[in-house]
Amino acid sequence: MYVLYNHPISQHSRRVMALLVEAGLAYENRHVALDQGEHMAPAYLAVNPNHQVPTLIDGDVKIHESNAILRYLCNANGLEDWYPSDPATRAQVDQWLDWTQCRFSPAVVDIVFNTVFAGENGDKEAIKRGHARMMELLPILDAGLSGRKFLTGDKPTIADLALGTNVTHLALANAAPGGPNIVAWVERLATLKGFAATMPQLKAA
Ligand SMILES: N[C@@H](CCC(=O)N[C@@H](CS)C(=O)NCC(=O)O)C(=O)O
Repeated sequence: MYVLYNHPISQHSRRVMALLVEAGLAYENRHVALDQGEHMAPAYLAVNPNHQVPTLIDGDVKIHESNAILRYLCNANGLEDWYPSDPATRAQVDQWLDWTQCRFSPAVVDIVFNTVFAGENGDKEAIKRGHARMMELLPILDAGLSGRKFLTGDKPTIADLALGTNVTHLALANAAPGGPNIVAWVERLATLKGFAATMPQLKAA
């Protein structure tokens, strides 16, 4: 059985839990208490030297980086719908997965970490920078969703789980985006049982 080291408020963990639930894959849940510094303790650093969640263990295989975990789960379990093998469609999925990590995620972290989790130490400049970045990125996402139910067509893929968990993470900082295509897409994502099951609740932190 898979072992997943995670935290319920972590957007990177949520995307992996969402896929495991959607695909009906059994896993053992290992909560890492980020709020108590458990991720910096030697026992967890031996699991993931980056002191981050998620980490997936599959027997002798150990993987960090949430999008790499999503790809691994799809490849290992033949989840063709979630990670289509057709080269053109797969390239679109990969494009959005990389866009999520390289472009969108840093702005989300600037906003949410500094508004919600850093308390009085929150970096006001980083919050400003994150919101400024969103002014550029959200129209790109809204346009990318135009005329589509999900990022690459009529069916959700792991790109929707990765980007969707980041977009919904913004709600923790009262910064949920308002673009019409984004709002409709988030509503569609919320109908997926795996995605709905991982929606962030601050009280669970
Ligand atoms: N690129 C990593 C990012 C993971 C990440 O940033 N995890 C956060 C929680 S959402 C974390 O564990 N932070 C603790 C730390 O960086 O020390 C991934 O996609 O898995």
